[in-house]
Amino acid sequence: MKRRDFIKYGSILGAATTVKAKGFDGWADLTNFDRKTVLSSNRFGMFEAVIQSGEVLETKAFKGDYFPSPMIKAAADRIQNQTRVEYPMVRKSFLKAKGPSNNHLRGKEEFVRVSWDVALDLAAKHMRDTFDKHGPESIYGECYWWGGSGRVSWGRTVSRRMMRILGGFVTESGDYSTGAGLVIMPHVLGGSSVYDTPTKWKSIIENAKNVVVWGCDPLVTNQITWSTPLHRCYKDYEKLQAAVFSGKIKAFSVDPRKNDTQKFLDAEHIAVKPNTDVALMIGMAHYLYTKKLYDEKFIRKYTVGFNKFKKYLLGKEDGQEKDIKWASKICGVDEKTIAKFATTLAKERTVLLCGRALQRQDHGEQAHWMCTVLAAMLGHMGLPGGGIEFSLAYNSSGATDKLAPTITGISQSIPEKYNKKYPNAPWLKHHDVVIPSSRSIEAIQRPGEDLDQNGKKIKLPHIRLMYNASGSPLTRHHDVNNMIEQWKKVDTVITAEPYWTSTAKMSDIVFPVATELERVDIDQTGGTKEYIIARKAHVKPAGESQSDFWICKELCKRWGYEEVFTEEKTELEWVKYIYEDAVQKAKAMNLKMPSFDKFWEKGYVRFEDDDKATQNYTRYTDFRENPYKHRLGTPSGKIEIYSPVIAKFNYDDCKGHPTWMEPIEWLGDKKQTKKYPMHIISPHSKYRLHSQLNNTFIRGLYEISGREPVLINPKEAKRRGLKTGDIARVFNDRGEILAGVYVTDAVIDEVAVLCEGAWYSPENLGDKTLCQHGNVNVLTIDKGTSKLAQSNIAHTALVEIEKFKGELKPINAFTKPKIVQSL
Ligand SMILES: Nc1nc2c(c(=O)[nH]1)N[C@H]1C(S)=C(S)[C@@H](COP(=O)(O)OP(=O)(O)OC[C@H]3O[C@@H](n4cnc5c(=O)[nH]c(N)nc54)[C@H](O)[C@@H]3O)O[C@H]1N2
Ligand SMILES: Nc1nc2c(c(=O)[nH]1)N[C@H]1C(S)=C(S)[C@@H](COP(=O)(O)OP(=O)(O)OC[C@H]3O[C@@H](n4cnc5c(=O)[nH]c(N)nc54)[C@H](O)[C@@H]3O)O[C@H]1N2
Ligand SMILES: [Mo]
Repeated sequence: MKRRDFIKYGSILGAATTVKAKGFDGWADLTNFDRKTVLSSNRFGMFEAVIQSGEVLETKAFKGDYFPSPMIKAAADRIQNQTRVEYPMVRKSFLKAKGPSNNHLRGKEEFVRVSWDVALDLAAKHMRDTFDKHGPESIYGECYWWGGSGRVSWGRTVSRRMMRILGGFVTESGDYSTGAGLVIMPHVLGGSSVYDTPTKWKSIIENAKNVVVWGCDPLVTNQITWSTPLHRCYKDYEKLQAAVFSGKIKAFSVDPRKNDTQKFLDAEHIAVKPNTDVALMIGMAHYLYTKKLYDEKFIRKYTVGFNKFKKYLLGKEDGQEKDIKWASKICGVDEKTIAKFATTLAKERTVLLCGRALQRQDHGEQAHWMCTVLAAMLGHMGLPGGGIEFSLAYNSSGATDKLAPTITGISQSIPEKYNKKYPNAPWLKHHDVVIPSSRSIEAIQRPGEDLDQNGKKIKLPHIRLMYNASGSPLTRHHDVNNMIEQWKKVDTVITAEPYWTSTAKMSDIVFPVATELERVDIDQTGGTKEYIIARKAHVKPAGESQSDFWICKELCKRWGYEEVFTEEKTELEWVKYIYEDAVQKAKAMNLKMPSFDKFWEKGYVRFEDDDKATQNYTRYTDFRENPYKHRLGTPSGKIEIYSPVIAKFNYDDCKGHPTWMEPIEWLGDKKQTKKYPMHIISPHSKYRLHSQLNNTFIRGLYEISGREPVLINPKEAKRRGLKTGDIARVFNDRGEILAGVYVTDAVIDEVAVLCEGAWYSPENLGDKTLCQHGNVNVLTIDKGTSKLAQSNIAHTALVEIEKFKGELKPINAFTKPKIVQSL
């Protein structure tokens, strides 16, 4: 073990790494001469990093963090990491041909180390040529969300800005997170809902009697944010726990497994079969209606379409009454439990906290729609602490507001002033092509064909070049083996990455990217805006890596538009500009902020509570007060239990009211379960952010037999002769992976839980071979939720699991590809 690893392990395990005699400080003065402690932040939190001789030795929680995530401990390992891409690289055949060649060799062939100029010239030329010949539909530039962060050099923003300057690209509507919710909710509640400012925890804790976490695990998912988390909401979770333990609040968790939040609150577990929540909710609605437990007045005053839905409930539409007996058969929760659950929720003030996994499944639109109908029938919407929330499990929301300016960031759009200066610029002649998030591989598969979405037909673009930054398609996207096949049809794949991920290895040109501690930026804590944080370049970038800002600037320079990209500012000048802009905003709020130099020196500015803000805000109170004055954004201005707009689309997979529809794969289909008897769900891991940190020492703290854990219950384990620690093969027709077995009562029968994001490690990259490490997306289905939203169905898939008896091959996910120094 290297010295720095020893220090790192020592400190995280709380072990003493040195033994000190009193009054003798050893060699401290000699060895520590250039040791410094600096402040910075990333998506896991604010932290102090101890740096010596240009290396990060360890990271410590920032004292202002309310509940620091252990994940910040990985900051050092993220920088000095054996998987770093250190130099610009080009795949051998591509370099030889100076362009697309032997696509089928991606992932197999050597990379050649080249200079920045060679890599940038090649990329700039192929982007320009492809665009000029085929237009924006040929450039896939989704550049997903989660890699890097900051307001100046976040890969997603600057890459998209660069591709706008190129002339436009294929981008996404919605996202992988909430894609189905984002499309259905405007029809139902008149706004996105999933990104609305939620009810405050204070209001819930003081007023709610029942708190239901429904497919929702805030204790895990609030560890991170899209900016810097401060984890303020964990203080509220403690209060919620106290209220539950003292009997003031009853907590429920509806989930196929006992998740961390369920355990923390000791919540009553409603053990639902995966993807059957809609049937459970419809059964509850039937029970509330027939037992006259629902709030008829609320339904009459604030909703439209209940009568049509009622016909469906009572079986007048299809001959099937949707009573609790019917529901129980589908969702696996017994009738008595459903009846009691529905009655309890109706009798006292209830808030439903819905997670996103509910809609990341086949017909995912129905879950959010039906949750809303259920909440309307309970009638607590707009009453203090009651109703329904879709965004409390994320971004530290619901905590006390601070009186602080919101900082801006570099924009993805091109400043107006350059339109005059460059009247023939490509961006003036073209528009971006928009497809639903997660439909990119489908586009490559059937270019030019139509895709239904939300009442429109979208012509799928013909993608010929991909620019990846801040995202990792080979762990993010579903049905990896199909993706790899489709990917061969793409002429050029360019990836900007700090690490040799499977995506980087499957590329033609790889740009090494500097991570947060290696470049300058500015950020603000998410949710409450308590801190603005200075991010300095505290260590030298690994190898020749550069920031995403620099890479994009250099590409634009080669097209003659450098100044359009930079607006003639360096990264540090952008940081200053953003800070000064915040100072002006603060002034208008009667707040004084320190000068930039003072801020940069200290590392942060802190803001106090906003005394004037409604710290016990509840959503929809004004709508409840006066639904005519405060109409919702739906066509009727009310909650749409029946949507004439959706009904008119005439879709077979999304009707005019919430409907139970069998998912493409599920436990209720006995023909399917004969072959693949387990439903696999892939929640977000508490040990990482998607695939990020899987290449750090943290992996060693949770992996089982060197693989991603797969959780199954003792009954299923026994049936297969499996025990904790075994290596299992998890498979279906789409592919196969190995995983480390963990046997636990926390998971219900016929369900396997395997978190998304384990690095992809097939025996042969580029072929359909066994993933040795446990990337769940080898097993998932690449299909849209329905013709309405066309979002992804990550949580819908059947598999079988068996003890692995074959020969184990090395896990090569964390080793570099073959690299040669010249052609
Ligand atoms: N089966 C299954 N699949 C899922 C989900 C699920 O629940 N189940 N969830 C889905 C959801 S909600 C989401 S949001 C997506 C997440 O999908 P992604 O956003 O693609 O996930 P990450 O693995 O975080 O990818 C970020 C990548 O950026 C790289 N990176 C880090 N820093 C930088 C930087 O400074 N610059 C650049 N250029 N790159 C950087 C990281 O190394 C990493 O490879 O996954 C989706 N996939
Ligand atoms: N630590 C950490 N936090 C994260 C992320 C991360 O990667 N790591 N990712 C962030 C991102 S991008 C997003 S989008 C959010 C994701 O937030 P969510 O989508 O809410 O999170 P998931 O972990 O996918 O699922 C939440 C719960 O739903 C359960 N579940 C799965 N299928 C079903 C079902 O059919 N019915 C019911 N009732 N429950 C089901 C899971 O067991 C889990 O307990 O998290 C964010 N926060
Ligand atoms: Mo997400």
